Amino acid sequence: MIDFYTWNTPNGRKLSIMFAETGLAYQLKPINIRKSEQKQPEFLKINPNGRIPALFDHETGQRVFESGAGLIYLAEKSGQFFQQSQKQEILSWLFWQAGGLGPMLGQYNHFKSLKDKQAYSEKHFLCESFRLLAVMECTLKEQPYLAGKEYSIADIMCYPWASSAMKGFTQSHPQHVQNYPFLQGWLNQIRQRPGVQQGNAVLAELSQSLY
Ligand SMILES: N[C@@H](CCC(=O)N[C@@H](CS)C(=O)NCC(=O)O)C(=O)O
Repeated sequence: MIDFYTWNTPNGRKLSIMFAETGLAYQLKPINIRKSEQKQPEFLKINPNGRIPALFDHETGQRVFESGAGLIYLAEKSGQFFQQSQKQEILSWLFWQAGGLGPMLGQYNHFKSLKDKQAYSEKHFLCESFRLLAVMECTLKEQPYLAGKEYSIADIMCYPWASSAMKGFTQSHPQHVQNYPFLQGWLNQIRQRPGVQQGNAVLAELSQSLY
């Protein structure tokens, strides 16, 4: 059995979707990041970085932190969504998401929600977020999924952030989101997958999404 430490955020949803998609068994361990439970000594033994999501596999005695590492772990354990034929592309998108899309959208959310607005910072992270969504758009114009012809952990890694960003930008920048028709089509298709709906629903029962 795998302990799954999480909360209802885009990074948390990557792994709840992966569990639902693969059918692997797990025990949900809610970590309320609003109450700083991710900084408690017990949790820091699972993730020394004090962030969700994280895993502990009782079968192997292995801890796993960082959502990308968690996706690879579950993909290898289940033999699903990490196709050998797409391996290098999948790894590229995982690192791209962890180093780019997630942090830039996270920083944008941070600066836009400040009471004491910092116009330069907000604009900087907005432009970078738009640029990264355009990278996805260019790729999805050429092929159905991020890493190629088949749905993979590259899509699961990027979907929760791209989905919540596009929902937000549809409200705040309705003209601009029209620049991403292929990204929107990919989101609509992924949103309809039963595993994605189930993975989202499991965490929605814990709390409202933080982003
Ligand atoms: N690169 C990490 C990011 C994890 C992360 O930032 N998690 C957020 C929730 S989405 C968190 O735990 N925030 C609580 C905190 O910053 O203390 C991953 O992909 O797992």
